[in-house]
Amino acid sequence: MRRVLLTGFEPFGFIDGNSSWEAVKLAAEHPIEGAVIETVLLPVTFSGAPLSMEAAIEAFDPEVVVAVGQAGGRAAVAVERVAVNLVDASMPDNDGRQPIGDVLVADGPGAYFTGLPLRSCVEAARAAGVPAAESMTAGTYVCNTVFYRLMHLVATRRPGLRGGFVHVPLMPGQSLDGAYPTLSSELAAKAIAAIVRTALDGDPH
Ligand code: PCA
Repeated sequence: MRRVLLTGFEPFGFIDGNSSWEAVKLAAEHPIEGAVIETVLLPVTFSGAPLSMEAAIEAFDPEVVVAVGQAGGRAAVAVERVAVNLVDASMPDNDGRQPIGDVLVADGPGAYFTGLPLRSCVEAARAAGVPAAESMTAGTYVCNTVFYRLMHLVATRRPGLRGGFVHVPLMPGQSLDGAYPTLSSELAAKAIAAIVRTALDGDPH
């Protein structure tokens, strides 16, 4: 069986729950022929999140990793193109740490591109009936940290691993005043499953 790892995040900031974890849990229930899916919940901390992700990769030895995060304000599932070697936190993480303008990996390149076949992933999510788009930035908070450290791991130690990052909108109930767009966890999960199938099938880009 081919192995796929999905990661999602715990809640952070002022919003209850985290749509990424709800979507990841549901995505893992989608049947993907010939593949077994493992999920791991990451803390929203600059120190803990990349370590938990790396430990899960060591333990599970997946062929594909799709890391998923919540992005308040987005209306579509966003397949991220680029991870930057920067952390610039607009609010404290769940450890109370707020690094400003720090480099993530001292000797690492300024940026990495996703290892996912970006356009095919977006098309596959749309074909499954879910609004999806390419995104040029995963921000400079914990999600970008996980994305960059994932791509750094691929570049330095795991050349066979295909990985990338996907942001999902808030889910209904997380924006009861209607200030932000929402997407149901079922639809977000459908998009993630479509992205996993595409990553298992396709060539990069
Ligand atoms: N979203 C945050 C961190 C955790 C999450 O789900 C981000 O976009 O950085």
